[in-house]
Amino acid sequence: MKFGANTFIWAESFGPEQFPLLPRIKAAGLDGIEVPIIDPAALQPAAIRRELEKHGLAATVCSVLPRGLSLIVSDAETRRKTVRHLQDCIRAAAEMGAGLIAGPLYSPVGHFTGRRPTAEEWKMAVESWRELGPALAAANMRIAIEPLNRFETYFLNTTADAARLCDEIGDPRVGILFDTFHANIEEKSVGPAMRAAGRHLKHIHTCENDRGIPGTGNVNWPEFFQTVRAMGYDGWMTIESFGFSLGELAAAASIWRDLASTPEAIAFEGVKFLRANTAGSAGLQPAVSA
Ligand code: LER
Ligand code: MN
Repeated sequence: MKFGANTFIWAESFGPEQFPLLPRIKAAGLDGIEVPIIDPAALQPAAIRRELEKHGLAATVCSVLPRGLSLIVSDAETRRKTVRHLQDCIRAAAEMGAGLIAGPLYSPVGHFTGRRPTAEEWKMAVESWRELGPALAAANMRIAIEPLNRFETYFLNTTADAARLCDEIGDPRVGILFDTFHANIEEKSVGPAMRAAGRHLKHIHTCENDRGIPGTGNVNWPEFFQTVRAMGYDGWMTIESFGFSLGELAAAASIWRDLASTPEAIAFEGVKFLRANTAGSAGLQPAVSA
């Protein structure tokens, strides 16, 4: 298992200004960071890669579509622009040394049409990700598509639907991001929901029910860790929160207050909880602090 923290915890974007965080992240026992890519042209992938290598850290990427882009709108020019944008994200992530991009990569967070998803939208998502297959292969990149709760998207709310989407896309590089925060809202229970991802499970966001420190709230962690073990999941678990980054995504995710005393408490106390509970098969180890 590898443990990471999404740098959204500290800031809206990631660049040289945040580099002083890296030695502290390493010292706290994390294996890497999750870098947000929203505007690939603004990212400095080569500089980030060098800095990560210097500190012995790896990276995953979390990406959300900016307003105005979507893979599931009838306007073909918007879809083409979105495919080009995602190709740029894939190249930037590869240049940064990441092997995985995760996120709700179908439409922007907080975008609604006022009705249920249509068969046409579904088909557009499938076809777009098939079209992106060659770019993924060229960059040796994997994608983890994230179902979000109903207050952040209308298009994909459950793991079972995400698995159906991946089945139809049919590209082994395209799988699912399971986020315990969204699952806690949408699914009956965490275990069966994770199992519904099956072979498509490529990434996990470990978030408390309030997006605070993992282990301090009401996510069913015993069932979560038991399922991780039963499925033999051995990929990344990254901690995601937005409380201290007052950006567009924090607003789209409806974060209006601090969720812990410091950003470090979320990432550094959180990782102790995750490590303690993935190390052995004993009962739940408590969170380090509340
Ligand atoms: C948003 O709520 C979320 O969970 C992130 O992974 C970015 O979309
Ligand atoms: Mn997430």
